[in-house]
Amino acid sequence: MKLSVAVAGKEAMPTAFVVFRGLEESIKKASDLGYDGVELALKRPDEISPADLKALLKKNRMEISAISSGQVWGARQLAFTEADKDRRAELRKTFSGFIDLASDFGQLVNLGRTRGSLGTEDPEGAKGRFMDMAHEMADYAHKRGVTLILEPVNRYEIDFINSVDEASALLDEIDHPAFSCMPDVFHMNIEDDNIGQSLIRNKRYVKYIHFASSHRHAPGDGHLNWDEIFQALMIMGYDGWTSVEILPYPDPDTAAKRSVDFLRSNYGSYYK
Ligand code: LER
Ligand code: MN
Repeated sequence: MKLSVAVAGKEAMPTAFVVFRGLEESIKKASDLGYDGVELALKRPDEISPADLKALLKKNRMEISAISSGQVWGARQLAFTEADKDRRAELRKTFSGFIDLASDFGQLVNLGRTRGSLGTEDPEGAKGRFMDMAHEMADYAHKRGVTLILEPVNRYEIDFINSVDEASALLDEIDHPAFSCMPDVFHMNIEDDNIGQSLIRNKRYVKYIHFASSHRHAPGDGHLNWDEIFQALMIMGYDGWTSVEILPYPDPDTAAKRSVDFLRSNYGSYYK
């Protein structure tokens, strides 16, 4: 079992779902609490130099689980469905920079809201632009040993790929070895028929997972059936990262500690 927690740089958007901000402090805190790694939610690939990141990880005996791209949408509304040529170029530059960084750290780049929406005006055009960018970025990632992980996100945030079944259908269509899926149980609680069964059914694409409670607090709070989730992952033989992506409630330290303690003692018992 490899546990990480999502963290961001100091300049992260207030809406970023991270417990800690400031990469140096975040990596140290996560290590002290007993996480194996951190997921970096970045706005830009140059927020930290690869040399500084390498040194920080070594000092704290930590790994990067994945680079997450949600703030590219959150901060600049750049998306794979974008029609404007200059903004597509800006997205391409940012996203390929994440892939470069991930080729040294974690080998995974998340694609959540940065895939963009289909909208109602020209959904087919938007889907076509998504597919073009998806193939271009996947080719770039594949050459660098990186996998792009598509995150189903609930309907209140996006209109394109809400459930894990929909993600698998799109991944069948994309049909690229550098594209996989990363379910988030917070979104699955809204969109999927049954979290455990959906995970098992879509096992072929599941390469990474986000954990949060039903109200995005620490896993173990809220009303998700955690035993069903742990059991499904065990049945699948899941051996990827589990990343805690939550709100810093009631405060960052308590949220991060409560999560790791709950997961080590409950999820951990499935992996003995
Ligand atoms: C990001 O991982 C996520 O889960 C989304 O809800 C962000 O919009
Ligand atoms: Mn998520």
